[in-house]
Amino acid sequence: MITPNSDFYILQIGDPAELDATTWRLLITGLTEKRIPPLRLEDITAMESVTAMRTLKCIGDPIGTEQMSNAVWKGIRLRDLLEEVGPTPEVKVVVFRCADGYHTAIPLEDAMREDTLLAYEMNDEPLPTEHGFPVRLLNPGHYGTKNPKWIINIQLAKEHESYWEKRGWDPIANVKLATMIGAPSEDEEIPGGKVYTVSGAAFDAGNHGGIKKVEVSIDYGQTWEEAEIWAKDTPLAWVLWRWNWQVPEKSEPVEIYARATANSGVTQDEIGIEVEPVGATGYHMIDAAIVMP
Ligand SMILES: Nc1nc2c(c(=O)[nH]1)N[C@H]1C(S)=C(S)[C@@H](COP(=O)(O)O)O[C@H]1N2
Ligand SMILES: [Mo]
Repeated sequence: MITPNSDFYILQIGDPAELDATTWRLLITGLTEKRIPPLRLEDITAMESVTAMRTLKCIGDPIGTEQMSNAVWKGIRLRDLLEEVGPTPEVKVVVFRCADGYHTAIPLEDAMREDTLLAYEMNDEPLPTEHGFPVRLLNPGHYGTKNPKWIINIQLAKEHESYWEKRGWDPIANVKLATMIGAPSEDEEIPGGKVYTVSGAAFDAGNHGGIKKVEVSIDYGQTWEEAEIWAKDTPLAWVLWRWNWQVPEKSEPVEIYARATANSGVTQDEIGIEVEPVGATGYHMIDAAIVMP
């Protein structure tokens, strides 16, 4: 269920920023009612903390690839910091500027959600350098682009055009309902005549009320079998599923599909929209082969 820090996917525009906690400061600027001095890491860790499981997924991730990982994070509510400075009535967005030159903004109402966190720990360790040390944003419901790392400045503003939006990507970046098949892998040889466990993960980031069921098809989507969801936590984390398949006794190629249905009633469509610019949907399909000894 939890991705170890050493296996968690890593993605950024350049090299990770290497920040020193003793000299790092977080500045809150822009349209605020009140100014506060630059914050040290100790000021943040002294605030009331929240510990929560969250899955991160990259918007550029084609269906079924591995840029999706899950961890338990500790941090503070962004809202608690913003309430200290008081956004003025004109504020529409909260802008995050990062030590590697990345910048992104989220709507003020998202920033004020109680589950929007500034995280400083990941799986019981200080945030690793690659994942944003000392502080990163965890923005529920949104792809990785809206979860900035190495934050050095939070600015309250009227508008902002973010790094990836300038390059054509969706400014909203809501996570789409998706399922991935972890086993079998592409081109795997599955022994005929035995039980094989098809398994994977499904995720909607809470955007459709969480995952209700996952189904598997081995006949090009004509019939579907419901998988067992064997691990779940919050809708903001993936669910893990498995389905025991009685594999036929014959050698033949097989294509395995998986799809999820969310609690809102939405089921994934067979054909996904393109990854660019809003993130992929559609079934994950694996080409494998049944082999007889
Ligand atoms: N400062 C900074 N934050 C960033 C990025 C970046 O390039 N710079 N990339 C984003 C993207 S596209 C993704 S998918 C996530 C990946 O987070 P991870 O490396 O901790 O998995 O970081 C996001 N935060
Ligand atoms: Mo990403």
